[in-house]
Amino acid sequence: MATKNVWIAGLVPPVMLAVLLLTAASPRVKANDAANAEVKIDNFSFGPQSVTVPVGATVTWTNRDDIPHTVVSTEGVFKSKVRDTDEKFSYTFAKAGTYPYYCTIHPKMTGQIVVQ
Ligand SMILES: [Cu+2]
Repeated sequence: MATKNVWIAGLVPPVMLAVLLLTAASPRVKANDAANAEVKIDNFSFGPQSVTVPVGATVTWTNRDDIPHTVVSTEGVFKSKVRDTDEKFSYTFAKAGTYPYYCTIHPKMTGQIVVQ
């Protein structure tokens, strides 16, 4: 029995190691998600005001203000509908460049997305 117990003891750690490696590896599947970005609309401003993302990233704006806003590209690249409180708008940037945008209801609200 003693030799069998030793054998099992020697077997368990590699199995646990494999489980740990698999667990550690799984977040990397979501690596592309880390490139995505969130912009919060609150108190009549976009935050962060400037966001830099890699090509292919999706930016999601969420209106955390208690009044409606829009997210509209100054150059006509993207255009959200009016976003009420807690409503979101997402756009995926397929090409590098600088994309200024503003709120058409409150044109002094501006931001930019830099895609590189
Ligand atoms: Cu607005």
